Amino acid sequence: MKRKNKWNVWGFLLVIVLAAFLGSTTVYAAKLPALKVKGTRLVNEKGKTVQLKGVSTHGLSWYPEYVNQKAFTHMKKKWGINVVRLAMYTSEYNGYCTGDDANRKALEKKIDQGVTYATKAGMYVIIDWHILSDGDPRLYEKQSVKFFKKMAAKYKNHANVIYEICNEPNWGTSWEDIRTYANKVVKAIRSKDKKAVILIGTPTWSQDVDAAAQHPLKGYKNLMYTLHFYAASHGDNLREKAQTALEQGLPLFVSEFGISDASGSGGLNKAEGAKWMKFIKKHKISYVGWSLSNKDESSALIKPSCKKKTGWTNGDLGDWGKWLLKQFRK
Ligand code: IDC
Repeated sequence: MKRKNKWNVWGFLLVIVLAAFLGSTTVYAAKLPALKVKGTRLVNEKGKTVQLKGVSTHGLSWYPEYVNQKAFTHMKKKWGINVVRLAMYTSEYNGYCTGDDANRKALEKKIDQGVTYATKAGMYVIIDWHILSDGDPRLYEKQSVKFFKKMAAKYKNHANVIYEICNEPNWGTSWEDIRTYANKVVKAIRSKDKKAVILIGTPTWSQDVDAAAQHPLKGYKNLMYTLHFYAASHGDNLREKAQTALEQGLPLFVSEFGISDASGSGGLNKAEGAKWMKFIKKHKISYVGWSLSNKDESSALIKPSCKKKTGWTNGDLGDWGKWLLKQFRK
């Protein structure tokens, strides 16, 4: 009798430990369905269209404080978003490739926290290799291959993790050159994770989706191509490119946009923004607004005077933040 009781206690403890372990890892991740690409759209396991909507952080080295559990849960519950983009600059301001090893470690830790917070909040999360002033993604190709292999091995069981392999190629880098880079990075990710959705940047700050549509990558599933716009700079011309790309069957993802000008400042163009939202909603394109910060610029969602890192009220948001929240709720 005595012996039996002892085993019951051990068994009970084992169950508690196992439950705690599962609770801290897989159970949360299992809540969100894995997404797939079908035609030009994202779909869930049943083939139903899924439109992700959410926000991008500013650079993770610039504004790391906004990556916190309360903020992510707040945005999910109060703003109604279902995706957060973690923008990790590769070059500017303690970028992953320009900073030292300690900086790289800190950035990887921030990403890990971001993935955990998004997962616990029940959201998808984009790991963004944010090239910008380093306009040709081949410049840091080796680092990128290594980084994404590591990320894919780490998060292969997180169905909610999406990889964005080059924010905005520029410097006149051609689609063929981006395609060469993308083939290597996609191969590296696929060596660890066969299914995750991967977003690929396009020429001219992710605007020339029509060029990508002429010659998309072959032999891989679940790839999408990014279209970025800032409504005070980009209108009909860019929408026509997007329309052309869609007609050719290219899956598009708006992983960054704003209604300021392309510098991230200046007046907002809400009328053009409304035209873009109409287009995005018509084609069920996923969209992510730039940026979750209180920087003194019109593309920041939070007012410069607001120091809160979560729990924002409408009055804490700038004009763009208020406008974007309305779009999420429509
Ligand atoms: C801007 C930030 C600004 C920062 C600048 C340089 O808003 O605070 O000083 O980058 O790093 C993009 C880029 C995105 C830009 C944004 C606005 O992906 O990094 O952020 N933008 O210029 N493409 C078009 C516009």
